[in-house]
Amino acid sequence: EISVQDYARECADKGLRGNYAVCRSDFTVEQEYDYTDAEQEVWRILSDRQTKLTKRLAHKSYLDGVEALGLIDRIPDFDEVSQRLRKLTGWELVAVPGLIPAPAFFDHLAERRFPVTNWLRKREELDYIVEPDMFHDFFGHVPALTQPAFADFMQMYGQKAESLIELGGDMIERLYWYTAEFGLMQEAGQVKAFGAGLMSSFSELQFAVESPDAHHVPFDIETVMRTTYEIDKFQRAYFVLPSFSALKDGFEKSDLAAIIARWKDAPVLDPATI
Ligand code: HBI
Ligand code: FE
Repeated sequence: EISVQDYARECADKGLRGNYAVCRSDFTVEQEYDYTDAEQEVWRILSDRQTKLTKRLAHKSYLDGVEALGLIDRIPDFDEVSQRLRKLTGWELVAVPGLIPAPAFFDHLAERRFPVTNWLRKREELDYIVEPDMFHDFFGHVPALTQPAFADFMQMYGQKAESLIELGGDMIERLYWYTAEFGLMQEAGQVKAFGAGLMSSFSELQFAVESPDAHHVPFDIETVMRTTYEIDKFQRAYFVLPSFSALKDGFEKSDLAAIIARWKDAPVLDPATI
């Protein structure tokens, strides 16, 4: 596993923005709640415009989560939110400087700790940022952690992913990408947004759910694990989960190690043509 020092150097080389110099060995930092008025304003703009969309386009599990968390009209104080979350589902938030290595990320999930970036995008980046920032991590991921079924699923994901990453890291990451980040889910005969990457994106949330050009594909765990993705464009396929329990069952009942073994040397699938 990579050391904090080596990871810090890699991130600096890639031009990533987080300050990894002050990380603990599990890649956490203090949140340090000292945001400027300008940052509070950016949060409010993002949160206001996104909330208008999520009301219409987000799956109930997310909206119920927003309700349970209470207002998110200012930059969240992670300790305050953790107190609430602990009571609801036993989860807590930890602050991180940005992307962290996958094994460390999975380890936090396995312990019911959700890593949230402690800095926010700038005013010029409302529509897109390539790295996860606090708006993506918090607004996208945290509401659903108040829901017991999702809370359990994320912990199970962390536990399983830790042991599978050696076998096939790419396949495990695709599963996360196409469900937790960009998954859609059926609700009363309609397709709704489920993934955090969608919840935190103004344009892709609308595209994925409403555009006739969005390519909706029924969820199938093996197909998901074989399908590539690009992080900096709209997704060329969105997998539609029939229900939350279909995701959990798919995960619990599939032999993920066997799936990895079966497909890891096979050609990958192109999302545009599945
Ligand atoms: N780090 N902060 C942060 N947030 C993520 O979503 C994240 C990460 N590191 C690794 C990672 N995701 C990927 O490996 C996912 O596939 C899990
Ligand atoms: Fe994310």
